[in-house]
Amino acid sequence: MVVPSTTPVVRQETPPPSHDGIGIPTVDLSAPGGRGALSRQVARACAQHGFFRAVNHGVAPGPAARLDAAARTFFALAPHNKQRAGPPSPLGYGCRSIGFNGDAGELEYLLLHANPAAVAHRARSIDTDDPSRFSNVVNEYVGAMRQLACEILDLLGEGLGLKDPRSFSRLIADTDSDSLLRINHYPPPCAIHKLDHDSQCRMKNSFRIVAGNGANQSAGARIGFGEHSDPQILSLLRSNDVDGLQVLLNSDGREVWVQVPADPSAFFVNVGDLLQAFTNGKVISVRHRVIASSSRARLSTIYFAAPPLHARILALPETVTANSPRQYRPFTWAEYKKTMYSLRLSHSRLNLFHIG
Ligand code: GA4
Repeated sequence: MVVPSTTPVVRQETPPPSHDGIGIPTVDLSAPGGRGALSRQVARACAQHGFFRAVNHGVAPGPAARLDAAARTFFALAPHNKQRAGPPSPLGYGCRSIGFNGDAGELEYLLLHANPAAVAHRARSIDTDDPSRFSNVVNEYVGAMRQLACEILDLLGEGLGLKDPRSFSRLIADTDSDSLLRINHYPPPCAIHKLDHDSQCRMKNSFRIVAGNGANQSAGARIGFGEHSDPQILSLLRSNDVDGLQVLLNSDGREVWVQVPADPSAFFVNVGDLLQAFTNGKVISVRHRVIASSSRARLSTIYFAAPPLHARILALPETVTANSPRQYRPFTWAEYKKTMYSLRLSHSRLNLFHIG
């Protein structure tokens, strides 16, 4: 007699605990428990850690595969061809240098405005053979990211019990939204000298990690992208199968750096500074970094969902109570950007807007 299998279908493997014993919070966006349970899970992850891994997200794999292929083609070009799309001002092609105040990491990147007109303009120096090919691939990916970010923000709005749960998604869906797309390429150590001509001497002493703070860093670990929080509303990160991302998570009132095992099929969701301000600190902007310790190249793509420049950032009324008074003075995204570009990467810039 054949006994029908009653083994339940396992939707997603439980992530392994990190070296510090903390598992990466994971939210299954297709979980059968209903929207209420899902929205509470999203709100809990954003409040506790400001970070989670989104699985079964429903985003088709095609746009990501096409974007990765276009990125690989670009990063494989000779340095002088890539430099046609740089230096980053702040957008464009960048190599090692991050921002305007002396930060650096062992990576090269493309930083693009997510607006189609800006993409079309930038594509002329990125894919000189066929700029529209590159812009089509970017626009397709950005469209998918905007949709996923809106969905997650709506769930968060519901989970927080906001009167208007769409308050956040409306800002990033606005045609004037100032969202960005970043593609980071962390070459393996053996290829790092190919990035530019004078890199050998700069490589000697730079970016070595002297002392580790958790997350078991090996002596040869190099800083790919230094510690920071993302300034925008929400970031969606996807990478290939090479590790490197670490997040600063709270465990029993203690902050620990936790390694995030790479998962190319997932999106890693980061709460940004603006979301912390909008929620009066109910959700927290997560600090994270990339440590380049693999012998293989890491490729990651991050969509930074931002409001329009003129958007006024002020805690939503339902997040301000007698027990939880307003934490930040009102500001515009344009004002916040001006401040962030005047500071180093690791600066806790939102504190400058703290009241009292
Ligand atoms: C961090 C998050 C995004 O990568 C980014 C970065 C930006 C840049 O590379 O131009 C900044 C950094 C980021 C915050 C402080 C400033 C600006 C580099 C830097 C030192 C694109 C962003 O929006 O802010």
